[in-house]
Formats: sequence, structure tokens, C-alpha cells
Amino acid sequence: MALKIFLDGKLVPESEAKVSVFDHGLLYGDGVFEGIRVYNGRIFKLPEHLDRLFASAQAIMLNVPMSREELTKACRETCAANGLRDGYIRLVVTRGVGYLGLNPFKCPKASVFIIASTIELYPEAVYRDGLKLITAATQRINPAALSPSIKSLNYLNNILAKIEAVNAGTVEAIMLNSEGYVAECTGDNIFIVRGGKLETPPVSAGALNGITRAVVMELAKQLGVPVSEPNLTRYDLTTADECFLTGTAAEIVPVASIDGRVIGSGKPGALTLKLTEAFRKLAQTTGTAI
Ligand code: PXG
Repeated sequence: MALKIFLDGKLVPESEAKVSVFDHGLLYGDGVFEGIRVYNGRIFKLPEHLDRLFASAQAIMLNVPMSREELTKACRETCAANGLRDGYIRLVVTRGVGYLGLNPFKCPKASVFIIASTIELYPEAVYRDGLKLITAATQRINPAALSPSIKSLNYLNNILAKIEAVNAGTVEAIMLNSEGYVAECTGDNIFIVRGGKLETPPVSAGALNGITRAVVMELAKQLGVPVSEPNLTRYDLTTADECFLTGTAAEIVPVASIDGRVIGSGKPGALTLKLTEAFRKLAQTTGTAI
């Protein structure tokens, strides 16, 4: 069935949901976005996603032409119009139509579109058996060049690492920063468990301030598990008791091996499973009603 897309203030059929070839989002990757899950008729962590969207927009001097309340309403209406109760929302703000040339101030109005659809998840076997990760040769972009905290439409850095993962016969790759510390994966944050404690790289190492990351850190604290954000090396990862990834699309994915080194038992670890259960329960029972 053809989708209804929210585009600049109204719902239009998928066939009419088009942006201009002069949109700087397309010409230069100049824009910001969010990927948001819908579970059981509720939009999960919508206020947190809107906080990050507005922060990303502020960082690139992009004026979002809608308020938080208007965006909330538009997300709910787009889900409702598509009968979506479980799925995925892609909320995108582009710089809008301008001229050929970088100057963003020559684009008078940002464009906003919202797609509410289903999402392609990792195969079920990945959650049962764990993911095989590789370390990418492509470094995570230096925060002094472009902050990884900005969730922008320019994902080439991540795509280059994703290509390495696919070429190596897997689906995700670990990205290191220019100092050699672990930053994150191409579309997921990374966690390890060692000595009963949970650790994840700090945002300053080049990790996106992931919404799922924050949820998992909170759930761990509630379970009485100490959580910290130290700089982590590949040594720390490969010698960990457990390792898992978090992301809006992935939720919590166990990691079975890294660069051929089996992590722990090679099966999803006890804390990984416990956090997954707690996460799924939270996701099914909280959020902004459609
Ligand atoms: N790091 C990066 C670089 C991301 O793009 C995450 C971490 C996890 O953050 P959240 O807030 O989602 O927990 C992301 C998010 C996709 C897809 O289609 C990717 C993301 C989100 C939604 C869909 O692969 N990445």
C-alpha cells in the first residue's frame, strides 16, 4: 500500500512526496534527521529525539520551521494516516531549496518531511547467536572537523565503514577515533560488560549521544549495575565478558566476536539478555500515544 508522507505541512501520497534537485540536503548533505521507533501504538522517546533534532539543527544554524508541538502532532498524524502501530519514523529537516553554491543562507526555508513505515531489522538469528564485528580502517570523523553529536544528513564517514563491514561478510563495524579509542559503530553505540560493570565510550570519543544508549544506561542503573564512560581500546573490547550494540533500529544486539576473537562464551551474555528484556518491556509500555 502506498504511504502517506508528511511534507512541508501536509500529508501527500508517496508518489507526490518529492524534494527539489536544488535542495541543499541533497546537494550537500546539509540537514538533520532522526530515526524513531513506534511500539504498540506509541512513539518511543519522542521528546528525547526532538531534543536531539533541535540541538543538531542549532549546531548547523538551521532554523526548523516547526515547533516541538507541531512536530509531535505531525509525527502522530503521519503514523495514524498510515495505520502504523509498530514501525519506524524518519523525521528529516533539510536546508531547503537554494542555488548551486554552499551558502546555506541563500536557502530561504528549510523543508520538513516525515516517513512512517516499517523497518528492516537485523535477522532474528543475530539476536540469538550474536553479531560478528570487524574494526573498520575508516576512522570516525574528528569532532574538531564535524561533531559526531550532530545527526546530519552527511553519513559518508559511516557509509565508508559500513562498506568495509559488508565486504568482510558482516553488517556492522567498529569505528575508532583519531587517537585509536573506540567511538561507536556505523549506526549503533557499543557497550561492554567487564567484572559485572557496564562501560561505553564517552560522547567525547566520537560516539553519538544515542537515545537507546541513554535508555540502556538508565536501565542498568535501575538493575544496580555500575555504569561508566571510559575511553575504551580494542583490547578492552576483545577481552570483555560481554559486548552488545544499541540503536533505534537494532535495539540491543549481542556481539559474538570482534575481528575473529570470540567474546565471552560467544553467546549473548547474562546482562545483555537481562537488559534486552527490560528494554523490550519499557518499549512496549511507554511513549507518546498516536
Ligand atoms: N551512532 C550512530 C552513528 C547512529 O547513526 C546510533 C549511534 C544510535 O543512536 P540511537 O539514538 O538510535 O539509539 C545511531 C542511530 C538505520 C538507522 O536505518 C540508524 C540509526 C537510527 C535509526 C535507523 O540504520 N542510527
